[in-house]
Amino acid sequence: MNFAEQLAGYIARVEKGLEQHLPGASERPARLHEAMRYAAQGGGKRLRPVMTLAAAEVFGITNDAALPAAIAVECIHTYSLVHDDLPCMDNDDLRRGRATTHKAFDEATALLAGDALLTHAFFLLAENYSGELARNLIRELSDAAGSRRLIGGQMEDLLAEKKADATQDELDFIHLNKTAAMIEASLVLGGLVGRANEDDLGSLRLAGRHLGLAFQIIDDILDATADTATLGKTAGKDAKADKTTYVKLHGLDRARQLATEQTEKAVTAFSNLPNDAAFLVELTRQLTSREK
Ligand code: GRG
Repeated sequence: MNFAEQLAGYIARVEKGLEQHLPGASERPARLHEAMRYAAQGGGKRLRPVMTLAAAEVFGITNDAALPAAIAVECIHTYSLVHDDLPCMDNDDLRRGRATTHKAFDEATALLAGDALLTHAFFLLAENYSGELARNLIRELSDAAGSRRLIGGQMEDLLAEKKADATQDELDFIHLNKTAAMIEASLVLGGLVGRANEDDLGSLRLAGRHLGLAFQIIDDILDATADTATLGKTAGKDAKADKTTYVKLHGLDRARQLATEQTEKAVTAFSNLPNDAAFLVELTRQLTSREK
Protein backbone atom coordinates (compact mmCIF):
# COMPACT_ATOMS: atom_id res chain seq x y z
CA MET A 1 0.00 0.00 0.00
CA ASN A 2 1.34 3.45 -0.89
CA PHE A 3 1.01 6.53 1.33
CA ALA A 4 -2.17 7.86 -0.34
CA GLU A 5 -3.90 4.48 0.04
CA GLN A 6 -2.85 4.22 3.67
CA LEU A 7 -4.11 7.75 4.38
CA ALA A 8 -7.43 7.03 2.65
CA GLY A 9 -7.76 3.87 4.75
CA TYR A 10 -7.20 5.75 8.02
CA ILE A 11 -9.63 8.53 7.00
CA ALA A 12 -12.31 5.97 6.11
CA ARG A 13 -11.93 4.40 9.56
CA VAL A 14 -12.25 7.84 11.19
CA GLU A 15 -15.43 8.64 9.22
CA LYS A 16 -16.91 5.27 10.20
CA GLY A 17 -15.84 5.88 13.80
CA LEU A 18 -17.59 9.27 13.88
CA GLU A 19 -20.76 7.70 12.52
CA GLN A 20 -20.58 4.99 15.16
CA HIS A 21 -19.43 6.96 18.22
CA LEU A 22 -21.38 10.24 18.05
CA PRO A 23 -24.87 10.38 19.58
CA GLY A 24 -27.50 9.57 16.92
CA ALA A 25 -28.97 12.55 15.06
CA SER A 26 -32.50 11.50 16.00
CA GLU A 27 -31.68 11.09 19.71
CA ARG A 28 -33.38 13.71 21.85
CA PRO A 29 -32.70 16.62 21.65
CA ALA A 30 -32.34 16.01 17.93
CA ARG A 31 -31.39 19.62 17.14
CA LEU A 32 -28.35 19.42 19.42
CA HIS A 33 -27.22 16.06 18.09
CA GLU A 34 -27.75 17.20 14.51
CA ALA A 35 -25.55 20.24 15.21
CA MET A 36 -22.83 18.05 16.76
CA ARG A 37 -22.89 15.81 13.71
CA TYR A 38 -23.03 18.77 11.31
CA ALA A 39 -19.88 20.17 12.88
CA ALA A 40 -17.99 16.89 13.17
CA GLN A 41 -18.99 15.11 9.99
CA GLY A 42 -18.77 17.97 7.50
CA GLY A 43 -15.29 17.40 6.09
CA GLY A 44 -11.97 18.33 7.65
CA LYS A 45 -8.62 16.76 6.96
CA ARG A 46 -8.88 14.39 9.97
CA LEU A 47 -5.20 14.93 10.58
CA ARG A 48 -5.35 14.43 14.36
CA PRO A 49 -7.40 11.21 14.54
CA VAL A 50 -5.34 9.76 11.68
CA MET A 51 -2.23 10.47 13.76
CA THR A 52 -3.75 8.67 16.75
CA LEU A 53 -4.47 5.55 14.66
CA ALA A 54 -1.05 5.68 12.97
CA ALA A 55 0.82 6.16 16.26
CA ALA A 56 -1.02 3.19 17.77
CA GLU A 57 -0.10 1.15 14.71
CA VAL A 58 3.60 1.92 15.25
CA PHE A 59 3.14 -0.08 18.47
CA GLY A 60 1.36 -2.98 16.82
CA ILE A 61 -2.29 -1.90 17.11
CA THR A 62 -3.76 -2.76 13.72
CA ASN A 63 -7.37 -3.22 14.88
CA ASP A 64 -9.76 -0.46 15.99
CA ALA A 65 -8.61 -0.37 19.64
CA ALA A 66 -7.42 3.23 19.25
CA LEU A 67 -10.51 4.39 17.31
CA PRO A 68 -12.53 5.74 20.30
CA ALA A 69 -9.44 7.72 21.37
CA ALA A 70 -9.05 9.04 17.82
CA ILE A 71 -12.71 10.10 17.76
CA ALA A 72 -12.31 11.76 21.17
CA VAL A 73 -9.45 13.85 19.75
CA GLU A 74 -11.55 14.87 16.72
CA CYS A 75 -14.49 15.77 19.01
CA ILE A 76 -12.29 18.20 20.94
CA HIS A 77 -10.73 19.64 17.80
CA THR A 78 -14.21 20.14 16.28
CA TYR A 79 -15.57 21.80 19.43
CA SER A 80 -12.62 24.23 19.37
CA LEU A 81 -13.41 25.14 15.75
CA VAL A 82 -17.13 25.61 16.48
CA HIS A 83 -16.40 27.92 19.41
CA ASP A 84 -13.57 29.73 17.58
CA ASP A 85 -15.99 30.59 14.76
CA LEU A 86 -18.58 32.16 17.10
CA PRO A 87 -19.22 35.92 16.86
CA CYS A 88 -17.60 36.49 20.28
CA MET A 89 -14.33 35.02 18.95
CA ASP A 90 -13.41 34.90 15.25
CA ASN A 91 -16.91 35.58 13.94
CA ASP A 92 -16.59 33.46 10.82
CA ASP A 93 -19.28 32.11 8.56
CA LEU A 94 -17.29 29.54 6.58
CA ARG A 95 -15.62 26.39 7.90
CA ARG A 96 -14.66 23.19 6.12
CA GLY A 97 -16.18 24.57 2.93
CA ARG A 98 -19.65 25.22 4.35
CA ALA A 99 -21.58 27.41 6.76
CA THR A 100 -20.19 27.47 10.30
CA THR A 101 -22.35 25.70 12.88
CA HIS A 102 -23.79 28.92 14.33
CA LYS A 103 -24.76 30.05 10.82
CA ALA A 104 -26.33 26.71 9.91
CA PHE A 105 -28.14 26.51 13.28
CA ASP A 106 -27.91 29.46 15.69
CA GLU A 107 -25.42 30.77 18.21
CA ALA A 108 -26.87 29.10 21.29
CA THR A 109 -27.09 25.73 19.55
CA ALA A 110 -23.50 26.03 18.30
CA LEU A 111 -22.29 26.90 21.79
CA LEU A 112 -24.07 23.87 23.24
CA ALA A 113 -22.94 21.57 20.41
CA GLY A 114 -19.34 22.61 21.15
CA ASP A 115 -19.82 22.01 24.88
CA ALA A 116 -21.38 18.63 24.14
CA LEU A 117 -18.56 17.56 21.78
CA LEU A 118 -15.99 18.48 24.44
CA THR A 119 -17.84 16.47 27.09
CA HIS A 120 -18.47 13.55 24.76
CA ALA A 121 -14.73 13.15 24.17
CA PHE A 122 -14.18 12.17 27.79
CA PHE A 123 -17.29 9.97 27.83
CA LEU A 124 -15.76 8.03 24.91
CA LEU A 125 -12.49 7.51 26.79
CA ALA A 126 -14.21 6.43 30.02
CA GLU A 127 -16.62 4.16 28.13
CA ASN A 128 -14.10 2.37 25.91
CA TYR A 129 -10.98 2.01 28.07
CA SER A 130 -10.40 0.90 31.63
CA GLY A 131 -7.94 1.06 34.52
CA GLU A 132 -4.57 2.75 34.15
CA LEU A 133 -4.97 3.20 30.38
CA ALA A 134 -8.27 5.10 30.78
CA ARG A 135 -6.74 7.29 33.47
CA ASN A 136 -3.70 8.11 31.33
CA LEU A 137 -5.79 8.87 28.23
CA ILE A 138 -8.12 11.17 30.18
CA ARG A 139 -5.20 12.90 31.88
CA GLU A 140 -3.36 13.48 28.60
CA LEU A 141 -6.35 14.76 26.65
CA SER A 142 -7.74 16.96 29.44
CA ASP A 143 -4.31 18.52 29.93
CA ALA A 144 -3.94 19.24 26.19
CA ALA A 145 -7.45 20.69 25.95
CA GLY A 146 -7.31 22.66 29.20
CA SER A 147 -6.49 26.16 30.41
CA ARG A 148 -2.73 25.67 30.29
CA ARG A 149 -2.74 24.50 26.69
CA LEU A 150 -5.52 24.67 24.02
CA ILE A 151 -7.79 27.09 25.87
CA GLY A 152 -4.79 29.00 27.26
CA GLY A 153 -3.37 29.36 23.75
CA GLN A 154 -6.71 30.64 22.50
CA MET A 155 -6.88 33.15 25.39
CA GLU A 156 -3.41 34.53 24.61
CA ASP A 157 -4.35 34.68 20.94
CA LEU A 158 -7.38 36.82 21.74
CA LEU A 159 -5.27 39.05 24.03
CA ALA A 160 -2.54 39.38 21.37
CA GLU A 161 -5.09 40.50 18.77
CA LYS A 162 -5.87 43.52 20.90
CA LYS A 163 -2.24 44.67 20.89
CA ALA A 164 -0.41 46.39 18.05
CA ASP A 165 2.40 43.84 17.98
CA ALA A 166 2.81 40.50 19.67
CA THR A 167 6.33 39.31 20.46
CA GLN A 168 7.95 36.12 19.16
CA ASP A 169 7.62 34.73 22.70
CA GLU A 170 3.88 35.40 22.77
CA LEU A 171 3.52 33.92 19.30
CA ASP A 172 5.39 30.77 20.35
CA PHE A 173 3.16 30.35 23.42
CA ILE A 174 0.08 30.66 21.23
CA HIS A 175 1.30 28.16 18.64
CA LEU A 176 2.62 25.65 21.15
CA ASN A 177 -0.66 25.62 22.99
CA LYS A 178 -3.42 26.50 20.55
CA THR A 179 -2.08 24.25 17.80
CA ALA A 180 0.69 21.91 18.96
CA ALA A 181 -0.95 20.68 22.19
CA MET A 182 -3.72 18.77 20.42
CA ILE A 183 -1.31 17.39 17.82
CA GLU A 184 1.00 16.14 20.59
CA ALA A 185 -1.97 14.59 22.40
CA SER A 186 -3.21 12.91 19.20
CA LEU A 187 0.10 11.09 18.86
CA VAL A 188 0.52 10.34 22.57
CA LEU A 189 -3.00 8.87 22.84
CA GLY A 190 -2.13 6.44 20.05
CA GLY A 191 1.10 5.54 21.85
CA LEU A 192 -0.76 5.02 25.13
CA VAL A 193 -3.23 2.61 23.51
CA GLY A 194 -0.21 0.80 22.04
CA ARG A 195 1.36 0.63 25.54
CA ALA A 196 4.43 2.61 24.43
CA ASN A 197 7.06 3.18 27.12
CA GLU A 198 7.95 6.61 28.55
CA ASP A 199 10.86 7.18 26.14
CA ASP A 200 8.70 6.45 23.13
CA LEU A 201 5.86 8.59 24.46
CA GLY A 202 8.46 11.36 24.82
CA SER A 203 9.48 10.96 21.18
CA LEU A 204 5.83 11.13 20.07
CA ARG A 205 5.31 14.25 22.19
CA LEU A 206 8.41 15.93 20.77
CA ALA A 207 7.43 15.03 17.21
CA GLY A 208 3.96 16.49 17.87
CA ARG A 209 5.43 19.69 19.25
CA HIS A 210 7.56 20.29 16.15
CA LEU A 211 4.85 19.10 13.77
CA GLY A 212 2.38 21.42 15.52
CA LEU A 213 4.69 24.41 15.10
CA ALA A 214 5.29 23.56 11.43
CA PHE A 215 1.54 23.11 10.92
CA GLN A 216 0.74 26.53 12.39
CA ILE A 217 3.45 28.33 10.40
CA ILE A 218 2.05 26.74 7.23
CA ASP A 219 -1.44 27.78 8.36
CA ASP A 220 -0.20 31.39 8.60
CA ILE A 221 1.43 31.10 5.15
CA LEU A 222 -1.76 29.67 3.61
CA ASP A 223 -3.85 32.46 5.15
CA ALA A 224 -1.57 34.91 3.33
CA THR A 225 -1.26 33.08 0.01
CA ALA A 226 -4.21 30.74 -0.65
CA ASP A 227 -7.78 31.60 -1.59
CA THR A 228 -10.99 31.07 0.36
CA ALA A 229 -12.36 28.43 -2.05
CA THR A 230 -9.26 26.25 -1.69
CA LEU A 231 -9.03 26.65 2.08
CA GLY A 232 -12.75 26.14 2.75
CA LYS A 233 -12.43 28.94 5.33
CA THR A 234 -11.96 32.68 4.95
CA ALA A 235 -8.47 33.52 3.63
CA GLY A 236 -6.52 36.72 4.24
CA LYS A 237 -7.93 37.28 7.72
CA ASP A 238 -4.58 37.74 9.45
CA ALA A 239 -3.38 40.57 7.21
CA LYS A 240 -6.80 42.22 7.36
CA ALA A 241 -6.67 42.19 11.16
CA ASP A 242 -2.96 43.11 11.08
CA LYS A 243 -2.42 40.04 13.25
CA THR A 244 1.11 39.08 14.34
CA THR A 245 1.98 35.82 12.57
CA TYR A 246 5.16 34.14 11.38
CA VAL A 247 4.55 35.76 7.99
CA LYS A 248 4.29 39.24 9.50
CA LEU A 249 7.31 38.75 11.77
CA HIS A 250 9.62 36.98 9.33
CA GLY A 251 8.26 37.36 5.79
CA LEU A 252 7.05 34.52 3.55
CA ASP A 253 10.40 33.01 2.58
CA ARG A 254 11.82 32.85 6.10
CA ALA A 255 8.49 31.53 7.42
CA ARG A 256 8.68 28.70 4.85
CA GLN A 257 12.25 27.97 5.96
CA LEU A 258 11.21 27.88 9.63
CA ALA A 259 8.34 25.51 8.82
CA THR A 260 10.78 23.19 7.04
CA GLU A 261 13.14 23.28 10.03
CA GLN A 262 10.32 22.31 12.39
CA THR A 263 9.23 19.57 9.98
CA GLU A 264 12.70 18.06 9.95
CA LYS A 265 12.85 18.14 13.76
CA ALA A 266 9.54 16.26 13.86
CA VAL A 267 10.92 13.68 11.41
CA THR A 268 14.02 13.22 13.60
CA ALA A 269 11.82 12.64 16.67
CA PHE A 270 9.75 10.04 14.77
CA SER A 271 12.94 8.30 13.66
CA ASN A 272 13.88 7.79 17.34
CA LEU A 273 10.93 5.42 17.72
CA PRO A 274 11.95 1.77 17.80
CA ASN A 275 9.47 0.74 15.12
CA ASP A 276 8.77 1.88 11.60
CA ALA A 277 7.03 5.27 11.60
CA ALA A 278 7.30 5.75 7.82
CA PHE A 279 3.64 6.74 7.46
CA LEU A 280 3.91 9.44 10.16
CA VAL A 281 7.12 10.74 8.60
CA GLU A 282 5.50 10.98 5.17
CA LEU A 283 2.38 12.62 6.67
CA THR A 284 4.60 15.22 8.35
CA ARG A 285 6.40 15.99 5.07
CA GLN A 286 3.13 16.20 3.12
CA LEU A 287 1.73 18.69 5.64
CA THR A 288 4.56 21.08 4.85
CA SER A 289 3.49 21.17 1.21
CA ARG A 290 -0.27 21.07 1.84
CA GLU A 291 -2.55 23.46 -0.05
CA LYS A 292 -5.36 23.67 2.52
C1 GRG B 1 -12.16 27.88 21.24
C2 GRG B 1 -10.84 26.68 23.03
C3 GRG B 1 -10.93 27.19 21.68
C4 GRG B 1 -9.86 27.02 20.87
C5 GRG B 1 -9.84 27.41 19.48
C6 GRG B 1 -8.66 25.51 16.91
C7 GRG B 1 -8.65 26.88 17.44
C8 GRG B 1 -8.50 27.10 18.90
C9 GRG B 1 -8.83 27.93 16.63
C10 GRG B 1 -9.05 27.82 15.17
C11 GRG B 1 -8.13 28.73 14.47
C12 GRG B 1 -6.77 28.19 14.28
C13 GRG B 1 -5.99 28.73 13.14
C14 GRG B 1 -6.27 27.30 15.11
C15 GRG B 1 -4.95 26.72 15.02
C16 GRG B 1 -5.07 25.28 14.81
C17 GRG B 1 -5.57 25.01 13.45
C18 GRG B 1 -4.71 25.35 12.29
C19 GRG B 1 -6.76 24.49 13.32
C20 GRG B 1 -7.32 24.05 12.03
O1 GRG B 1 -6.97 22.70 11.91
P1 GRG B 1 -7.12 21.89 10.55
O2 GRG B 1 -6.53 22.69 9.42
O3 GRG B 1 -8.70 21.86 10.39
O4 GRG B 1 -6.58 20.52 10.78
P2 GRG B 1 -9.64 20.74 9.72
O5 GRG B 1 -10.90 21.51 9.36
O6 GRG B 1 -8.93 20.19 8.50
O7 GRG B 1 -9.89 19.71 10.77
